[in-house]
Amino acid sequence: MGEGEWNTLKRFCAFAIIEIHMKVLITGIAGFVGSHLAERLLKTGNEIFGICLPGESLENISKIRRSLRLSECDITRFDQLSRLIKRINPDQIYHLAALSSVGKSFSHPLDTIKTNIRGTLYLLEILRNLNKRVKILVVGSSDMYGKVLPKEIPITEKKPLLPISPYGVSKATCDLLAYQYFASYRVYAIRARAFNHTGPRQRTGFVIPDFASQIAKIEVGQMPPVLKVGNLSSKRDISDVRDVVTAYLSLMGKGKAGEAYNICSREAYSIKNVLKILLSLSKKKIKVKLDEKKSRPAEIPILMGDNSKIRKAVGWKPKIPLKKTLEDTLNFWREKYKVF
Ligand code: A2R
Ligand code: GDD
Repeated sequence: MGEGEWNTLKRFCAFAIIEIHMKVLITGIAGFVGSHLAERLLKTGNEIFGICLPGESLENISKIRRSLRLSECDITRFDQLSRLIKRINPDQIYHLAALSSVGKSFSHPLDTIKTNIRGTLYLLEILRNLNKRVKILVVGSSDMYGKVLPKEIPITEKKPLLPISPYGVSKATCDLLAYQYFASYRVYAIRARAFNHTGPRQRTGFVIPDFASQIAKIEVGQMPPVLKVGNLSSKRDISDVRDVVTAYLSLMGKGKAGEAYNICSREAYSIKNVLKILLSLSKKKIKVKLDEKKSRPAEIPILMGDNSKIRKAVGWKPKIPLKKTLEDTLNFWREKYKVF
């Protein structure tokens, strides 16, 4: 083999090693989406690191915990976070850690704003001062769009951000910070704007686990057959968490720095209809009762996204039908309340 060929082979091998041995960090790894993402990333052969909030439950990742490199860190503590990122020296970061409840953000605006904005700003600031290019996927939310006019549906990435919840304000800010750090300092930040997503392991406090967990409890006689609900008239664009994780992986691979991408199904389901499907999956006769405590100071009546940008950019589209997602979620809760 000539010297030229030998050098080409060496370069190829070095490239292959870098590709195989990437260090991937997930913030919020023990949360709902983080646990699904970690399972998928473990199959890539890369080293998977995760940040958990000190003291938080690790139940979602109990089966894969030993294969992960976990660290406890509060992302709102700059020094802790900075030391950790430098120690891990990641190639890619999926930034999921957040206070994720729209409903709770109305009663805890400061916590929501502080955690979500500080955590994202600190990460971006740390990355800008590293001597290496790290890709970061900043996970935002359709809640940042706020109320939409009929002519703005389906919502494209060009719609002005006009959030009506503290959570939406926090996520709009994170999205803009990601853009600013790209524009100002060339931090490789990709902005994912996820519409509603659900599935097994999502905690109560979100509509589908709230409904499914009550049905599962009613089925085993742990509560009377009366299901408490909030506002049933709103419409949401709902995807399966496993499809959303595929979108995150694709964006990390092929998404462009500084760009924002909607992740959505382009279909809006009324919450009333979602409830109807869930009830149809149970043999129990269940009454439905409005619980005034679940209503919010402000509601976005409809969220339905346009997903043509992500389809074109990375070839992603949702695959799992809503009924299957709802069945799997209900079965998850049935398993939790199973009577032995
Ligand atoms: O709230 P906890 O104790 O379950 O912990 C959550 C964690 N987290 C934090 N981690 C480090 N430092 C903090 N200061 C901090 N505050 C919260 O982030 C939880 O484990 C994780 C978020 O997961 P989930 O609440 O289950 O949200 P999900 O549905 O997985 O959403 C992932 C991302 C979030 O940025 C959402 O805003 C977005 O997708 O929709
Ligand atoms: N949580 C909850 N519980 N919501 C209910 C209930 C109930 O018992 N009954 C009706 N709803 C209505 C809410 O008022 C809202 O209109 C809709 O169901 C969806 O509520 P959530 O599941 O709490 O989701 P969200 O749309 O406010 O926010 C979710 O989606 C965002 C993306 O758009 C969250 O997952 C966010 O983290 C995510 O960013």
